[in-house]
Amino acid sequence: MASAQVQSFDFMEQQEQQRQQIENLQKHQQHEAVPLDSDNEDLFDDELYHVEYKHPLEHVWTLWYLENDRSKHWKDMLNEITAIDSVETFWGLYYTIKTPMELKIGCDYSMFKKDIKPMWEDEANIKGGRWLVNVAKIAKVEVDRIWLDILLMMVGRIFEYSDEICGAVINIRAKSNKISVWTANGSNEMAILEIGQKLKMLLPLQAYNLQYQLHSDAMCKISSGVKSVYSL
Ligand code: MGP
Repeated sequence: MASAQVQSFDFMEQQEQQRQQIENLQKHQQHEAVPLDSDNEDLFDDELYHVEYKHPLEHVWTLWYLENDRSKHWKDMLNEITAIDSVETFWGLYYTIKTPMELKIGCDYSMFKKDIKPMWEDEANIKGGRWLVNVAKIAKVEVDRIWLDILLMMVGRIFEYSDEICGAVINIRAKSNKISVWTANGSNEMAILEIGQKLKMLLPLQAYNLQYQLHSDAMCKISSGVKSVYSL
């Protein structure tokens, strides 16, 4: 099964170990910017969080959280949460914060390579686009699982063209939740198709339509939808 393949990454092997470390972390102060899981509200302690033995990731990643607030401009709703530089930090954070489906309508999580902001205008994104899937009518737990698997696929560098990946976003929306994987170069057809095909093959998305859209088209969107350059 697709999820089972993704689970076979080294990260999963760290999971049980990490659960124990997380249990040891409980009792401590709250980290303001993080949407904490309600069971772990007093979980965040910077000293303990940076555990001693770490398995570094190939890239450092940053988790972003967009808090829906209609009184603010879009860019001001974005919060940079923390850097993720090791397997331990990844799981420590994952078990600390709310899952995407526990967020309020209108909020987003994004995870991008360090120094890339989750916005079209960033120089790493501006010539690129995104593989987008609308995940309506999927059980909440399944959406959370797909999001986790995408994060693992990115940090585990399972794509031949992993260097093309900038990050991923999940939008929690009333009309339809959306998950997207952003790539750097909207003209790199080989990379785009390899990444899209792996997403479709390894995740339980066979029944879903994946569309690749250019950020340049999204930026000019007025009322109608953004056209897709590739579709799987
Ligand atoms: P959205 O949050 O990506 O999708 O964009 P949503 O809420 O489903 O809306 P829809 O338009 O796709 O149906 C919502 C709005 O946020 C956009 O229309 C932009 O105004 C703003 N926005 C989103 N992104 C990803 C960006 C970005 O990268 N840069 C800027 N400047 N605005 C953005």
